[in-house]
Amino acid sequence: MPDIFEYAPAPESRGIVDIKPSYGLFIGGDFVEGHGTSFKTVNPATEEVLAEVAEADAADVDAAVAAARAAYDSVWSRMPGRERAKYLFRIARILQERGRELAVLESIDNGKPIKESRDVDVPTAAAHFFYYAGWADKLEHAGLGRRQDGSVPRPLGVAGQVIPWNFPLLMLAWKIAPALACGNTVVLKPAETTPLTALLFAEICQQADLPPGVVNIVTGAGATGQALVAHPDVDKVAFTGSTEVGKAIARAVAGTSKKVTLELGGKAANIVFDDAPIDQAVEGVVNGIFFNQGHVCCAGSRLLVQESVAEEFLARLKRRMGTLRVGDPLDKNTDIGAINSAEQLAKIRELSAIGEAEGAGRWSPACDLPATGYWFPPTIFTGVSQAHRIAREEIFGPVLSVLTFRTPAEAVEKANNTPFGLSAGVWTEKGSRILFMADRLRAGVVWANTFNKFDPASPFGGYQESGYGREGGRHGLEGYLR
Ligand code: TAP
Repeated sequence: MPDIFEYAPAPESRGIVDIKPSYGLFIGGDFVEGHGTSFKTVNPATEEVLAEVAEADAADVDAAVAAARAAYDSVWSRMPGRERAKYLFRIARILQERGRELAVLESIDNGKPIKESRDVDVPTAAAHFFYYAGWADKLEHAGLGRRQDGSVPRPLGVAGQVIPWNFPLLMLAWKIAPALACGNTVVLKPAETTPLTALLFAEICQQADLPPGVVNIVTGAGATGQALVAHPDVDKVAFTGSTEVGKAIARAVAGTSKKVTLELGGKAANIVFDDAPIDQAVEGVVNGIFFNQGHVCCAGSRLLVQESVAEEFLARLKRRMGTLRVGDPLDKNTDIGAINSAEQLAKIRELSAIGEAEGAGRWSPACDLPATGYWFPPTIFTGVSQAHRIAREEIFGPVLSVLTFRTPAEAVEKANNTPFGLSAGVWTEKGSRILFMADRLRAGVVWANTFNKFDPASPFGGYQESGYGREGGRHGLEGYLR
């Protein structure tokens, strides 16, 4: 008899999703053929081509913006908030009802484990629609003030929204729910590698009888996003993605009247003090960097551990990493799924090789990676100095850089030694130390004795090169109101 029990495979059935061979653009309430070419979306776990998807060109973007403008002028901006709320509640309920379908589709198109798409992405997306549905008829109570004539804050108009591939449905919900609640209409561009749940969401808008043109989905790559944010009839640009593209967008809209929010990259410190409950902190560090294959803007990609406990902490961390299961995203036992694309895998490999070349110690547990698809084992680098590129640049993969510190002041200095400022984690038993650290850490979110926790009522966003503006909570309304 073996001394450890093996997990039997527990695959979720993919029979629940109906992936069409090809998809058009969702404009004015209908699926239409684009004028441009098409591209393939691939299952990153198997490299199987899932569907051909239309690539929107400038004329398609123009048509989508025109549809959004028409819906804004004729229906959505005039509709009382309590009526808009009914549509948002309806969408939220359909997201729940079709949750299993959405979760399976997300895992197939993105590569993330089904337990994450099922238990985090889809429920949190539905929660965002529920939450903002509640605000739609209460905007005058959001604390955003009244205009001089005494009227309540007004919507901006047409929002052009561009999202990344790491949380395709969830980022869509973060963007669309507050925009609609405030009375704006939207044109959204999902990432090229993960368009399928946005296209299923378009069907959900039809199912919810959302007035045509209130939500438009234009699929495509960077050029489509560029055409959207630069469109003269877009009043608001909401972007989540890399700092590099965020800077290009800020330049493109400078000098226009467009309102902009940018949610960009991060290089968060997860700081473990010597009095922290050590096993709990190990779980938090594992969740902080290996959740969603480390494709998380707020991932705890730098572990700062107090020198006096570093050896013991690393030993326990390695033991825990040895139990992580890497493989089939549709298996309910899988902890780490596939890397989203060949390009992202190449980037993770390149930065990891640089880490080794710069002298850091590389370690991964023994794990068999599937022969096809894009895979990277959970990895830690020890002996990392602040000058190393793996301590400075966002790797956006399951790679943790380990640094040590002696005093709280040194932990603050090291944590803040980054051009980013999105999130941080603090692990300690002392409440006073949590407050000391939270006061000094330059990060939009500081988690205490937990990590990667999201709630629609809580604002999220960054400092410095992590962007500006907040999404979520009451603050998330601000970006969509005049
Ligand atoms: P990007 O390469 O920046 O892409 C993001 C989106 O912008 C994609 O839809 C992309 O299209 C599009 N795009 C590319 N070039 C564009 C341009 N010139 N103008 C307009 N749109 C353009 O980022 P990514 O690799 O998908 O996502 C990873 C990054 O997102 C990481 O840096 C991560 O930290 C960040 N992120 C931040 C947050 C928050 S809340 N701060 C959340 C999630 C992710 P294609 O993909 O189709 O080319």
